[in-house]
Amino acid sequence: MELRQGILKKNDLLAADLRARFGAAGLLAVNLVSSPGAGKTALLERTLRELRLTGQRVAALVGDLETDNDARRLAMSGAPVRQIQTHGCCHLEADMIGRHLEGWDLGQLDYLFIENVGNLVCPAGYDLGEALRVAIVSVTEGEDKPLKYPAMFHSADVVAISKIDLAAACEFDRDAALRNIREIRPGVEILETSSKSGAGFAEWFELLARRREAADEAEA
Ligand SMILES: Nc1nc2c(ncn2[C@@H]2O[C@H](COP(=O)(O)OP(=O)(O)OP(=O)(O)O)[C@@H](O)[C@H]2O)c(=O)[nH]1
Ligand SMILES: [Mg+2]
Repeated sequence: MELRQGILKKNDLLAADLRARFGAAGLLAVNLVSSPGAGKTALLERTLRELRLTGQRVAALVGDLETDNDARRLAMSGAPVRQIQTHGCCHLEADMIGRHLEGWDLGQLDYLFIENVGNLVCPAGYDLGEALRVAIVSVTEGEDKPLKYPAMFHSADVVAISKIDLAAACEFDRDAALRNIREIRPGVEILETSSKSGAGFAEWFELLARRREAADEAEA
C-alpha cells in the first residue's frame, strides 16, 4: 500500500513537470484511454491525417505491452510518432512519456496525442501531464461500461462513443449509454464518432481547437 502510494506520488510530481512543459510550449496534450480495441488508434489515424491537412503540427506517443504495430499505423500520417513498449506494464506512466519526448522540440507542436495501453482500469490512476483525458467506449462493448469501470470515466474530460457506424448491428441503446456516462461524470462532453465514416469528427476537431485556445489563454 505504502509502496503504491509512493509510486503514485512520484508519478504526480513528474506529471506536474510535464504539464508545465506542455503549457510553456503552447501545445495541447491529449491522453486517450479505453479498453483494448475500442478504436484509439483508428481515431488517431484519422485525427493526425486531418489535422495535418489543415496545417496543425501534431505528434503522437503510443503505448502497448509489446509490438510497434500502432506506431507504424500512426506514422503513415506523416506525423512524428513513437511507440512506448511497456513490456508487461498495463498503463503508461509520466516518466515513460518524459523519456520518449527526448529530442522533440515541443515548441514546434500544436497537439501531442498519447494513446494509452488498452485497459479500462490502471491508466485511470496515472496522470501523464495531459490537459485533456479522453475516454473512448465503443458501441460493441455494451452500455454499462461506465458503471463497471467508474474510475476511468470519472477521470475523463471527454467521453467518445466510438464505432457508431456499428450501433444498429449491436442494438446499441444510446439513451442508456448517455445516461450511464452522465451518472458517473455529470457534465462531461460526449462525442459520438466513427473512424470509418468520419461521423463526429467535426465536433472532435472543434472541441480540440476550443480546448487548445482555453489552455493558451490560461497560460498567458
Ligand atoms: N466499424 C468500425 N470499426 C472500427 C472503428 N474504429 C476502430 N475500428 C476497428 O476496431 C478494431 C480495433 O481498432 P483499434 O483502433 O486498433 O483499437 P485500439 O483501441 O487502438 O486497440 P489497442 O491499441 O489494441 O487497445 C480494428 O479492427 C478497427 O478497424 C470504427 O469507428 N468503426
Ligand atoms: Mg491502438
